[in-house]
Amino acid sequence: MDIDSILKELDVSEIKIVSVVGAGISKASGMPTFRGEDGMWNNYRATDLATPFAFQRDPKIVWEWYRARMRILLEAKPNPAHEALTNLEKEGLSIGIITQNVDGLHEIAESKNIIEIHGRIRYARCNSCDYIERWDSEEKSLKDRELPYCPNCKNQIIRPDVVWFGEQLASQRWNKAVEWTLNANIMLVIGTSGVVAPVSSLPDFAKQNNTKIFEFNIEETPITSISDHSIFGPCEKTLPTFTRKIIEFSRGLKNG
Ligand code: BV8
Repeated sequence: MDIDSILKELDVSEIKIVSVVGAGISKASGMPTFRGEDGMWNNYRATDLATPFAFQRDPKIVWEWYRARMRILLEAKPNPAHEALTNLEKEGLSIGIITQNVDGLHEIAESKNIIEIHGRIRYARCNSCDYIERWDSEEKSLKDRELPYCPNCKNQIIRPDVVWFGEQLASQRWNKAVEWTLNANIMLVIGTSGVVAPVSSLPDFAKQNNTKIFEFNIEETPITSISDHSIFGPCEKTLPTFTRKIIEFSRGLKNG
């Protein structure tokens, strides 16, 4: 894959990149993916843990799962793939990152334009009042508190501030994600199995919009067939190389 010649094919006067990101970008940071080898869904079914019904039926097991993920997350740091996206933004080439991840690692990597479209594991909220709290401090997530009731309205168990299966995405986040997608001329699809709707439809919108799609994954996905280029390999290695080249290319465009 000769990235330089691919970039030369790009008939663009300026570069506007939108990134659609999944759990694969955080694998190198120690966060388990959902599907594929050693994916965390392999031991659980999404319907057992990440749905409002599951939480209603057994809030304790759902909280145990989130606490287990938080314990890993407290040790996790952004990796070169997160940093590569921050570098694109610093260069003025990135419209933004649409991330399905709830781990907050893009923000820690100092990216600014981020849509956490499936929410944020580091926060918990109440379903019946507007109470929200951060719970990723050492004592909160690790201390196996009894089920955390809302300290404000007292009548609900607070829940992770994420979007579960069967829950609508916040329309403001979704509309912004579609707007970013339609304003971009390059889409990077990074570390996602491309099976979760409606985010999985964003590459289709990009395709219809004649946007160049670059996929970064370790294996084929449903996105591969509509990608202009699929760059196979661990994105913590392939993405920094790509972003360095596209930054050079963009500087060349500017210098004429
Ligand atoms: C919605 C937050 C309208 C929680 C997540 C039947 C009944 C009910 C609903 C549905 C249904 N059929 C379809 C639906 C819609 C459903 C859906 O799409 N289901 C799928 C499973 C079929 N979607 C929804 O419910 C959404 N809401 O549609 O509202 C509605 C309302 C009611 C009824 C119907 C519709 C809400 C979806 C949000 C779910 N929440 N997370 C939490 O995280 O705790 S989804 C969860 O999966 C994460 O966000 C995760 O990010 C996301 C997607 O997974 P990926 O990120 O792609 O991760 P995955 O492990 O799958 O893949 C990792 C990839 O990385 C792999 O390709 C691997 O090869 C690659 N990789 C690994 N290592 C590397 C790498 N790549 C590069 N480098 C590496 N080193």
